[in-house]
Amino acid sequence: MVKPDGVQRGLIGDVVSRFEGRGIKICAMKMMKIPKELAERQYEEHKGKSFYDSLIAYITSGPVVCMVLEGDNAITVCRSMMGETNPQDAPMGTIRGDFALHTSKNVVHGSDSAESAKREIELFFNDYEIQKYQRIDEPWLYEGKL
Ligand code: IDP
Ligand code: MG
Repeated sequence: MVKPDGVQRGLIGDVVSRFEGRGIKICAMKMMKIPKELAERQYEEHKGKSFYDSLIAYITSGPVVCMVLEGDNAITVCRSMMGETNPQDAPMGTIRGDFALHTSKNVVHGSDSAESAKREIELFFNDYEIQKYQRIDEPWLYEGKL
């Protein structure tokens, strides 16, 4: 997800382009303003933490772009492309390392496990919004497919 700061700062294209260029497939994509109730479900693991209220305010503060991404080891690959939660720890070349300064404005969200990906995809997308298709470059991305 490109968070509200990423959208406001004109970073949608750059973020999407990084994943696309890497070979990660975009299976779904939409812009929305997250209703508070949905934000609370997205971030239920953080309920009770000191930053929870400001996190809900941040993620509902403007439009976001949600995506379903697919690829070999996609969760680990995408999380490493995002960089650490605190952008000050994120190396240059990562999204947060290149575009952010503070944890509370860190440009992107990404599921951190297969379980959270499944849960979040079900929260944000209907089945008919998620596309199964082959990219024409898959034989040139994946071992043993030529
Ligand atoms: P992640 O986004 O890298 O998975 P999480 O620990 O799951 O990081 O935290 C979710 C989001 O909550 C972060 O991306 C960030 O926007 C916000 N957040 C986490 N820790 C803090 C904090 O200490 N202060 C302010 N915001 C925080
Ligand atoms: Mg997280």
